[in-house]
Amino acid sequence: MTPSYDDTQIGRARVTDSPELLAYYKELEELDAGALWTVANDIEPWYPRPRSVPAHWPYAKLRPLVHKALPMVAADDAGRRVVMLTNPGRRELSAAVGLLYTGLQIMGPGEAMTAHRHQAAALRFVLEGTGAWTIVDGQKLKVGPRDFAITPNGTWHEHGNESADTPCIWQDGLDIPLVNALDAPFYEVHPELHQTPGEIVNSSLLTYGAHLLPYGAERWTRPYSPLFAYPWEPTYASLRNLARTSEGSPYDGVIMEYISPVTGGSVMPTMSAHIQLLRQGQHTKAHRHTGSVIYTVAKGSGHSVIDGRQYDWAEGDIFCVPSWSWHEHANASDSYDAVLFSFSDFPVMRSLAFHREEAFTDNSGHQPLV
Ligand code: 1HN
Repeated sequence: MTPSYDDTQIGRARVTDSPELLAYYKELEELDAGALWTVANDIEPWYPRPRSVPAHWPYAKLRPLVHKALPMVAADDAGRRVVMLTNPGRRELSAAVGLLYTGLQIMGPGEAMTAHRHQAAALRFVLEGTGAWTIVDGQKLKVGPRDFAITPNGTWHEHGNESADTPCIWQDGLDIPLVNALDAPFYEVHPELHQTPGEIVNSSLLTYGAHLLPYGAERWTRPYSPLFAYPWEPTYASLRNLARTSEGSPYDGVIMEYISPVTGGSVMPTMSAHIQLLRQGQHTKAHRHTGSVIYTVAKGSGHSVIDGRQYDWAEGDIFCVPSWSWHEHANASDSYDAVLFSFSDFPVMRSLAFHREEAFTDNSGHQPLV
């Protein structure tokens, strides 16, 4: 059956205003009540109509402005020194797309911040600098360019940069707008301001990164991955090897999910992260799905077509795909692969049974440009 999007048909609200009805609506309003049929078609649209719009933040333009904040505000005075990326349709929520937040955090040489924890979950994708560290629930992680790390909800965290001379910039991704939409935020400053880190750096990688799980009573039972850091080198090697042996997805190229080694599922209950490789000259077909995605160009250059508009991207650029928006990706190079890091609210969509996906079938799978 071809769906009909005609709001005048039977089964849709189609009441015509009259002076009596308008007076009636006023009476209801005075009691903080209302007639459902005046809003029914808006609150139950035929398909997702996100307020978020596709957006693209070029790193070449953002980077100088991120650096500009470094001498102007002390990191600990600011809480965190972050330039956030706000979707034009979601400014009031500080969301980059849907109910996801993202920003670029810069830390100066030798800088260190105090510890806090909150209900919101966070993830990091490092863009530049080699001195960044973070302590997550007493575990020190050192992260470099293109490394991925998580700060699950409720974990104590503090960060710094141990480089003597180079700032570092990483991208933060948080589910803050989701937590706030659900009226569930909590925030705490560490009673001693700092944690005492264990001696082993990237301890979770030693324990959980060798395809072994503690057995019996020691088994990890928290709802997030026990692995806190996912270094770039093995990630890229794994992706490249899969590209050698597998065709990949027509819509995403060769794509892999960062997983919890305990569940094989997403790293955290609210956010998932993926890494995808577009082969030399590859141009994927378009599809759309529920769920919002924020992409970061880890490597290479190319473009994505989102709802019929082309966005050209280069390394470090960030762009977003709102829920149910058509999207396809293209690698501009005939000699090098391109790699996109992304994070999304897919775990929320799946656990609430909201996941839907559709292929673009016209025009050999490619959207006409508008
Ligand atoms: C936060 O705690 C961090 O700890 C970064 O680095 C960005 C954005 C909103 C709320 C909390 C951090 C954040 C944040």
